[in-house]
Amino acid sequence: MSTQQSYIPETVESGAQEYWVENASFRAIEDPGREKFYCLAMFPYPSGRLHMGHVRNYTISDVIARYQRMRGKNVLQPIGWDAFGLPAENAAMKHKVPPAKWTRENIDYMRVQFKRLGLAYDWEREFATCDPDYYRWEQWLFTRLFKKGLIYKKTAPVNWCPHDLTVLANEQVIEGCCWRCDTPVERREIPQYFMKITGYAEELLAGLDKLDGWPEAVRTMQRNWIGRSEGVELAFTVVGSDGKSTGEELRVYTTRPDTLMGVSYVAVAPEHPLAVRAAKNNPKLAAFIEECARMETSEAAMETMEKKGVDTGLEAIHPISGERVPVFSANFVLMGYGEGAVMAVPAHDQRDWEFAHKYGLPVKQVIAPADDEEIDLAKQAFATKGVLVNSGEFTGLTSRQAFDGIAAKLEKDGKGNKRTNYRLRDWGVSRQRYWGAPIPIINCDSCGTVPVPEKDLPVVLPEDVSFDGVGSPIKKMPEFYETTCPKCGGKAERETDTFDTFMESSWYYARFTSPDNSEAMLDERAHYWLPVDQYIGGIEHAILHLLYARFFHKLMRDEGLVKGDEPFAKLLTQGMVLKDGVKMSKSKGNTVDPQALIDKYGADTVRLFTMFAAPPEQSLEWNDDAVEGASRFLKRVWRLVHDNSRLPALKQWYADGAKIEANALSAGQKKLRAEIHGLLDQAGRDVEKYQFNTVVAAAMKMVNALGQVDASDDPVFAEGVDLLLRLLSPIVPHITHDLWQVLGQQSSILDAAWPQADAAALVRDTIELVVQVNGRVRGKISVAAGVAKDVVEQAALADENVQRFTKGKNVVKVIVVPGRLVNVVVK
Ligand code: ANZ
Ligand code: ZN
Repeated sequence: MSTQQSYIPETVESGAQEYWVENASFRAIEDPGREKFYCLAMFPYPSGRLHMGHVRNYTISDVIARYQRMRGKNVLQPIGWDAFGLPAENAAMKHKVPPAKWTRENIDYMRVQFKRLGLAYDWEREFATCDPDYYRWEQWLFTRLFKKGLIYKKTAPVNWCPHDLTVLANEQVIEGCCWRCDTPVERREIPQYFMKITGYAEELLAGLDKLDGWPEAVRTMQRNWIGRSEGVELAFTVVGSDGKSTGEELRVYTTRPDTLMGVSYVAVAPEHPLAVRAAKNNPKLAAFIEECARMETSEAAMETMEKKGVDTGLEAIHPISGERVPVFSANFVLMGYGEGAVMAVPAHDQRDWEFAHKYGLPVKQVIAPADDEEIDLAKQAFATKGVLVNSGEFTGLTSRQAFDGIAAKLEKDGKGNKRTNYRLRDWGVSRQRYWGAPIPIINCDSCGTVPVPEKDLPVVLPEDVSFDGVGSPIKKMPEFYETTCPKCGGKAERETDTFDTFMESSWYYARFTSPDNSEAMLDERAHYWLPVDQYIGGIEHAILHLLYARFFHKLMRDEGLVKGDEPFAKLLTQGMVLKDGVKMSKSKGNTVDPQALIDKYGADTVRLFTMFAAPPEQSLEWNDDAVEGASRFLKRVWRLVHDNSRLPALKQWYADGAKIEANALSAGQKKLRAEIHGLLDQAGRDVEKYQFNTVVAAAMKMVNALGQVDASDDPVFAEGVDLLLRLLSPIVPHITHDLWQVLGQQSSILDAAWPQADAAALVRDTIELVVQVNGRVRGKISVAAGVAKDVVEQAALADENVQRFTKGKNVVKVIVVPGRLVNVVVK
């Protein structure tokens, strides 16, 4: 406790923090008899120092955790470090330190910063994902899923620098060239591991409907990412260059089977086996395939690139009309989606339309608008659904009817069937990088791919390495990769690829429940704490991280490790921190260092500013003056308590049992009390909506009102201070902790209850009414609440000001609007 007359944040804050450490105030203990609240902010990447975005994120979480604790919940708020990843490798090269050393030093620095902010973490649960004790369980789960068939190996493309002979991450490819040596990057196919997230696509999609504690925007993004579509898979028959049917099927996937009779060509992906085969004696096609292989395959690039193709010289027989159409290979057809081949309908698909115009292919209308809309197929495709025309037996059907009709016919003929497709791809988890968790697989010439047995886990990543950025050091360390096969005992080699770092962030929330278990990934404590009740983080994680974590939760559920289907009951996505309207970021050079602010003003001021400046979900505009303002406000709160003329009476009020005799209060006291409780009532509703900015605004108004109290021993003042400190304590925990003790409280404000407005105080004894004469305001009267109408009328007519306007006139009518006004009509 601080006894200073003036507010010195540093002393106050270190005092409170020492108290919390000594009392293990934030140690979370499972207690089935109490309602739990698991509050989690997305754990940070240990980049070096905290930035304002961190401060905002972790303060929001801390305020929620502390608020829920005051509401009586058993709160868990843990913290850890998302420690693997590329930046450590870049820093390692720049500063010539191993990634592990750089990372751990950053963690040590940032841990101090977190503590300085007064975040209510259970530090006993801290871990970093680069700890072998952590990733060992990820490796363990991987080997189990591998045996279950939920993980498979296949070749997939990577970015390859032919000069440095290394794989590059997407962010290391700058305009198609290697970031180090500027050599044009090539695409290479190498074997990689994939997790079958597509097997959970339907559940991941359906589960979104139940996540009503999530922002709708995030759910929509996930739905689109999963991208379920209903369509038909159907087969054309391939005609060889000799003009005869080969009997071979060419399967396509379409969401518009109603347009089937308008197909004028089929297009296959450049990697499609049919194209590859045809290229053997078609040099133009071969060159095209080669060119496409070097191209970027990101979806954004696919959208904007010029649509190109080459005739394969093959033809395909239409499954219903028997007509022959040419087969093209086209760069816009993705090998990884559907069947890697499309039936092209230029009249009703804009992409097919453009391609048809470029290569002089026919455009045949088969859908007419359902209304009288004018269409002009010479200008563009008509992509809306409608009524079938030129479609033989299907003519006249609506697109909807035709979908089913055509699907049924194809099915009957054994040429197709309905199919649900997902845009979601299986998750490739192999990275050819060093700073990650080793993939626990041993490659044996005779036994193939063998998972590392449980007793040999973890496969520890060597940390004392020299890192030059050209290839991963462990790929050059026989002492790491040379091993024996667990199956046959022969010479074998370890996998040297590491996991995508999204693996670690997909289950850390669960490990926080059982962080010290060296025998199991999770234990029964997980059942008590999970799911996370409130998850807080950036919108940039709306898709991948949140989807992978949801997927992992289901994997762990199916392994019997967790119960429940979803990891995060509620999600709050905090807005960005801006300066002069643009995102605060290193690359923009407009950052404000929170450490400097904490040093100057103290943690409470920084916390208060970030909570007051904007509601959590909106962007926060940086403002130096507002930081000053926050600091001034805390000084006022400090003075309110440390007022020599009041403090003894304040303490006495507590000593006397902190009572308010509502009946004994004067009208003025009742009015003030009504105001304070009114503000508290509003703040109580806002805090439930996590609108902390208006909670702070209410506290500021309370301070103003309390500042006007004259009597040094006014119980309404004492009660007001008590409510104010409790209201503010989740936001500014240090100063409130200190003042609480100054008031002579034995227990910590942490254990005080969240303040509730007294409903009785809100009911005012007297009410004020405006009095109008002929519709113009002429006076104001005070009457007891709930009095009869005629009493109000008489009071209005008796008012001095009102009489000035009624004198010598006839009162025709008096209208009383209860609780608001009285209108006197005169003639
Ligand atoms: C014929 C057609 C006619 C199509 C028409 C659309 C409109 P979603 O909704 O995303 O599932 N398609 C199928 N496989 C493809 C691939 N591997 N690469 C590129 N495009 C592919 O998209 C399904 C539609 O995308 C399919 O329906 C197909 O074009 C195309 F008036 O078939 B459609
Ligand atoms: Zn073997």
